[in-house]
Amino acid sequence: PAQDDGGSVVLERRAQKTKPPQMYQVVMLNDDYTPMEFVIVVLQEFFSKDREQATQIMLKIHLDGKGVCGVYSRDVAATKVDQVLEAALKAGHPLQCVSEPVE
Ligand code: TYC
Repeated sequence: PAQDDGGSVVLERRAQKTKPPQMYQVVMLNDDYTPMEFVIVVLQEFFSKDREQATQIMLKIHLDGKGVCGVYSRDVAATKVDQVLEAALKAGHPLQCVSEPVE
């Protein structure tokens, strides 16, 4: 590290050592069959949205074809996808979602 001028050493160590981890967005896809109410409940249950946020996200997906439910570390994002797919399968709905690297 460069000579300590009162802060630069810490900043340089961070720059070379601890890149922030790649984050992943969980993207939910629209379909013609999954009830709107089911999607709202899923967004509340697995993505910690309140009812108003969940409704907004669901409508965005419905209108645009897809939408971001949240951004997480890779493992957490993969778990969210698993939870959604399991709940959809169990309820008999074709709801799909995927996780993808941000950027
Ligand atoms: N398009 C569905 C309907 O009209 C609602 C829906 C919204 C489905 C979002 C999936 O990810 C989804 N019942």
